[in-house]
Amino acid sequence: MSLSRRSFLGGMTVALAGTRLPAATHELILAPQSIKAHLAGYDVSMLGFNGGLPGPEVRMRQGQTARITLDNRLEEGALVHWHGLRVPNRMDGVNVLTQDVVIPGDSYRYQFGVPDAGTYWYHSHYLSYDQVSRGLFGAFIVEEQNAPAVDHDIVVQFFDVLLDQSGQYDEAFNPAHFATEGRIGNTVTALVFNGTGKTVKRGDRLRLRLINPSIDRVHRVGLDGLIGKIVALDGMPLAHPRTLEPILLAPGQRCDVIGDATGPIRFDDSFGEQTLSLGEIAVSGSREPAKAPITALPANRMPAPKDPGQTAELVLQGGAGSASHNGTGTWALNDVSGLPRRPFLSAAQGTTARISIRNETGFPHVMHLHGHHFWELDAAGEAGPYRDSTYLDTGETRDILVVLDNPGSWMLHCHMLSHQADGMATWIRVG
Ligand SMILES: [Cu+2]
Repeated sequence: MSLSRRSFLGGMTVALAGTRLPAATHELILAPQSIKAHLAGYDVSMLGFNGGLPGPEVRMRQGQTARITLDNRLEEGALVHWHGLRVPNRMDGVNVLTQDVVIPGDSYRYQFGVPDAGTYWYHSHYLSYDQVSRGLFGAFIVEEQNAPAVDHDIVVQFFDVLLDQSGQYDEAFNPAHFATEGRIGNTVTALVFNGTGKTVKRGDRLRLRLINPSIDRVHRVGLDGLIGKIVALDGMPLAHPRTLEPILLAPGQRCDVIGDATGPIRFDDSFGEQTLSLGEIAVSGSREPAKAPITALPANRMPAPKDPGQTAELVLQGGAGSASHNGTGTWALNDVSGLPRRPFLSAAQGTTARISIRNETGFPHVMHLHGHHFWELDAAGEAGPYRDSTYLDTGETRDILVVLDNPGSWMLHCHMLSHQADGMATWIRVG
């Protein structure tokens, strides 16, 4: 038998009570371990944090301090990266650059403040193309001090996994995956985490926090049954909320939507040749919709950019069908595969840098910078959204503007994790 792409709705429901602490610190243990996950009708041997796939939703209030103990119950190393959170460098969870791998049976305590509200996520950063694809990820939500009034605040993660003919995680190693679009799963799963635990009614106002934890698959997510606006990208509020239309979510990217339910909320994915159904949030009953307009979320404190003190060019190279490059791996950045001994860019703390990223490969990529957000610049040099990951189609060039205000050694890599594993990674030193 061969598996077709299937969709599946995981209806995990956990009450918020007990996770919203008034205290200044938020304590948590995250234990990666082997689990059985119910995916597409199969019980699949996967990995998970605290027994679940996805891992527990971390939900904090802006300004709190996280104290999270990583308790490694795997039979291999473990590390956790807090994707999009501007943490101190030694808390960033990156092998070699910021800490040693946590060996089996050992633990490590992460401690950091969360100055920015928004939708973030956490995931393994050790052999991540393998460990994330087996399930080591979860949502990390930081609530605003003055959150907008909604009836439901729901996290939806669009996760794809490659299952073999027996419905188990496909262990086969196909080198072609690493040289092309990556390891694209044959099962796409909308993992829905309804934090309120309440049934959604027609007319209810929802905040949807969409996350793409898939290792390589790009989603273009369409929503049906909701009238609303896009209010944040990669956790950061848009000054002017956008019309709700299909949302491109490359691996690692997030999007917040606020809207009023008009019927069952159906998610589909139109990125590929055929539109896939991803799942839905059921509705039951109805009420008068809220009349309050959907306005911009309160802004996070962003560093003010100055005239660029440094400029740099980053050329994405390699993969099937591309011109040769000097890096030894399949993929390269500026003719180097894998982390170079010297950083791609070294800057004094506080420097504003303009980086021009040029995709010379035959495949799309999504470049993620650790420890900072950056402005995507349009062709006229005007600042667009403030993001931590930027998507580049084949042949596309994009300039980004970043205030390098967070000292340390920070990875800059493709978040298609098969590409990262095969060379598409570099780093920046600040301070
Ligand atoms: Cu890539």
